[in-house]
Amino acid sequence: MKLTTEQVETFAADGVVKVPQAVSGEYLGPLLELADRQLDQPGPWVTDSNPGASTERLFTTRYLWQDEPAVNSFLYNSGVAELAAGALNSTTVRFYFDHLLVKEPNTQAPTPWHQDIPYWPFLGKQICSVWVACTEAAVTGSSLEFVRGSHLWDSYFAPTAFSEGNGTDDWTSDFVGEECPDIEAARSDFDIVGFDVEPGDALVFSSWSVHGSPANDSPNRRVAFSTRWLGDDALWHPHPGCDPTITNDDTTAEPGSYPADDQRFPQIYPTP
Ligand SMILES: O=C(O)CCC(=O)C(=O)O
Repeated sequence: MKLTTEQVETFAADGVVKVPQAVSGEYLGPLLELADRQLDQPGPWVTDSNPGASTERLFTTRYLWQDEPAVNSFLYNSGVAELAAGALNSTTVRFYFDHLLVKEPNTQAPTPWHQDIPYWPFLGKQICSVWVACTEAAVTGSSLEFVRGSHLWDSYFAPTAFSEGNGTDDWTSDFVGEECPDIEAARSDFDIVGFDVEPGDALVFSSWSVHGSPANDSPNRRVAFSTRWLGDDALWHPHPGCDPTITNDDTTAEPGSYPADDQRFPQIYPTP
């Protein structure tokens, strides 16, 4: 699937665009099954606000692509890489990581407002996520909200732990820098846009966009699968407080250089 000119313009202006029915149902069933398995037997890179609970829980698990055929097939075959390249106006995209996010029913804790880029060891404007709904979710059921245009603010806000206090993402506290404004406390001061989604809908958004998701007030589990994409101008930029999964020791990428490491960050679009 290719983005329309209008969708590309929306992404450029707003920092986010919704692409209805971007991903075929054949990819979603295996991801839901993966979510069940990960909740039972979590992988190595998990954040979990309430382990074992079936309510009041935001569970996320990442970097599964090398071990999970469902993720690998999604990356290479679902078309999301081409969506990312189109939105970023990039001739190529390399893959950074996959992130499965489960918000259990009746979870009051929001996903905090944040920008993605400070969490990641990269710099560059052509870096985005493609967040695909695996289940239906209204904004009141914890679909995503964005501050429209915030990708153009020239800000780089300190990452916030998703699971404050239980140690699964304490690494964020090593970051030194400005905190994200309290968007929730002053919602009317910001141009906030939220998207109700059906399974297969994608939200493509800049890694510089300020976004979050509210409580899950619905009786349903919300499952989403977010993949992270590096365009032509991406530079390897490890720094304190960024995701520790891939460090300088794990990649041939050099700080300040384009990450042409085919093992860690494979080019998926176009097929090399
Ligand atoms: O799914 C969520 O609640 C948050 C997702 C998110 O922040 C992301 O994909 O970058």
